[in-house]
Amino acid sequence: MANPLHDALLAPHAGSDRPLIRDADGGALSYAGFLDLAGRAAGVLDVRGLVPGDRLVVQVEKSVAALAIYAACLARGVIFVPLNPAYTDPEVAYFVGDAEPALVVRDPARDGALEVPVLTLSSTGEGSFTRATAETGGTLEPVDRGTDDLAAFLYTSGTTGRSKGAMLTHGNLLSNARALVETWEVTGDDVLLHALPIFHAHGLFVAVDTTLLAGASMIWMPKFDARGVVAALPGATTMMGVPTFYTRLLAEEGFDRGAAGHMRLFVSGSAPLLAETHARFEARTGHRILERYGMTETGMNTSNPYGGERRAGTVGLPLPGTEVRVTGEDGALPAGEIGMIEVRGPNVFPGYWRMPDKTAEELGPEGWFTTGDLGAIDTDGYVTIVGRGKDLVISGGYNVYPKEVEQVLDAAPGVVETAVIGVPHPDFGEGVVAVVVAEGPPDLDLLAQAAAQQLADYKRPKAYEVVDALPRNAMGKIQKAELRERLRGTFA
Ligand code: MLC
Ligand code: AMP
Repeated sequence: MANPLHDALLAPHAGSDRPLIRDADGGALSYAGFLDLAGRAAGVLDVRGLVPGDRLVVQVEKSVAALAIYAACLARGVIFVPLNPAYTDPEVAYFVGDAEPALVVRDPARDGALEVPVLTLSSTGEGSFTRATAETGGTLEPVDRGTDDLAAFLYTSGTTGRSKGAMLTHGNLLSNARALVETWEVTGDDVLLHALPIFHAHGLFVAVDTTLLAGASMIWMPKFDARGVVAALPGATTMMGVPTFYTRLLAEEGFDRGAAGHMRLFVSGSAPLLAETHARFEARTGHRILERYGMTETGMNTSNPYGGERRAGTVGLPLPGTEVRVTGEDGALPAGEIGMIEVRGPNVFPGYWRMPDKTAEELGPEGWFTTGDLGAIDTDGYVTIVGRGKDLVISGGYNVYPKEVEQVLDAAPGVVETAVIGVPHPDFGEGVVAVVVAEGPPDLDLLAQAAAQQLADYKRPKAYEVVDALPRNAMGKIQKAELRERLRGTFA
C-alpha cells in the first residue's frame, strides 16, 4: 500500500518525540503528538463517512488543529480545500457550491447557512470538530494513493471574475517539496519561523511540506506581526515571507544584525521583492534575501540559489525537474528577450476542477503551463519577471482579480462602469484603487459597503477615484496602464 504524501511527510515521524511545533511562548508539540492529533481528525472524517476523493472545505483561523486536518486528509485520500477566513458569506457560498464538499469545517463565529454538513473549529481549538475528535481515538492509517491522485484544491481567482479550483496531486506537492528541500538545503536541524497563513501555497505547501519532509520544526505564529517576529527570531534558523513581511521588519526597531545575524536563510515570494528592499535588508542584517517564484497551479518554479549568487530583481533558476521557457508569437524566445513565461514539470497541476476549457486555455498538450507572467531568461539561466500579461493586482501577497471587484461595484446603483487597478503601495506593494464613472456624484460609502458585504477585506478598494470617463483605445479597450500611471501617487 502506498500513499506518496503520507509516506514521505508523516510516516517517517511515527513515535518521534522531536518537536514539530514550537509556539512563541516556549511550548512544544512533538511529531508524535501532532500525528496523534491528525489520527483523531482522520477518525472524524471516517465517522462522517468521508471516502477518498471527497472534498473537505476548511475555513478556519490558523491553528495546529487545522494543520492536523490537512494531515488527516492526506492520509485518508480526502481532498483538502482550505479557504481564507476573510472570505465573505457570498464568496464561501460560491466555493462550497463549486467544490461540493462532503463536510465543511468553519469557525463557530461564522453563521452564514450552508447546505452541507458543517463542523466548527475556533482558533483556540474549540468547536464541534474538536468534540468529535475526543470520541474517535483514530489512527493515521493511510489509504492507497498514487502520484496522480488529488491531494488538495486551492481556489484562485480568474480574469473572468470566477474563481477556479486548482487541483493539486500527491505528485505535484511531493516533487515540489523535494526540489525545495534540496535547493534550500533544509535539514532536521532547521527551525522555520512560520508567520504565513496556511490556506495558500506559500504557507501550506512551501513552508509546511518542506518542514515535514526534512523533519524540521516550526515556530508557529498565528499571524505576522513584526514585533513578535523580532522577538521569536533567536529561536529560528529560517523564515519565509511575502515582501510586505520584509518591509515591515525593516521598519521595526531592533531588527538588525544582532536579531537576524544567526539566521541561515530568509526566503521571499508570492509578489515582487523590490531590489531596493533587498539592498536595505542586506545592509541592515548582512543577509541576502533568497527570492523564488511560484504559483498556486504550479507550486514553486524557480529559486535563487542557496549557495550561488542571489541576484536581486531576479527570481533565480528553474528548480530541479522544472523547465521554464519564455515564448512569443512564434514559440520559444532566445535568452534576454521578453515574452510569456511558461513552465513544465512534475510540479504543474493537472487542471482546474470541472473547467476543462479553462484548463485547455492555460495548459498545453505538451504540458507547458502559461503563467500569465511576462519575463526573460538571461544567458546564465536567471529568470526575471518584468510584468504581468494577466489583469491581476498582488496586494501584500494576496491576488486580487480586478474583474471580480469591478463586477461588485458595477452592480451598485448609479454606477456606469468601473476600472479596478493596482498602484504602488508602501506597505502592500500594490494597493487596490477603483476608478468610478457614475450617473451623478456617486455615493462612495455605498460602494464601500457593497465591497464589504461581498468581498474579502484585502480585495476591497483602499481608494476611490471618480472620473467622467475611462480612457479607451481605438478598439474600445480600457487603458488601465494609463490609469495606473495617472494614479501612481495615490498611496505615496
Ligand atoms: C490585510 N489587509 C490587506 C491585506 N492584508 N489589504 C490589502 N492587502 C493585504 N494583503 C487589510 C486588513 O483587512 C485591514 O483592513 C487593512 O488591510 C490593514 O490590515 P493590517 O492589520 O495592516 O494587515 P495584516 O492583518 O497585518 O495583514 C497583512 C499581511 C497579510 C501582509 C500580514 O496580508 C499576509 O499574511 N499576507 C500573506 C499572503 C500570502 O500568504 N500569500 C501567499 C499566496 S501563495 P481594514 O479595512 O480593517 O483596515 C502564492 C504563490 C507563491 O502567491 O508564489 O507563493
Ligand atoms: P497565486 O495565484 O496566488 O499563486 O499567485 C501567483 C502569482 O504571484 C504569479 O503568477 C506571479 O505573478 C506572482 N509571484 C509569485 N512569486 C513572485 C515573485 N517572486 N516575483 C514576482 N511575482 C511573483
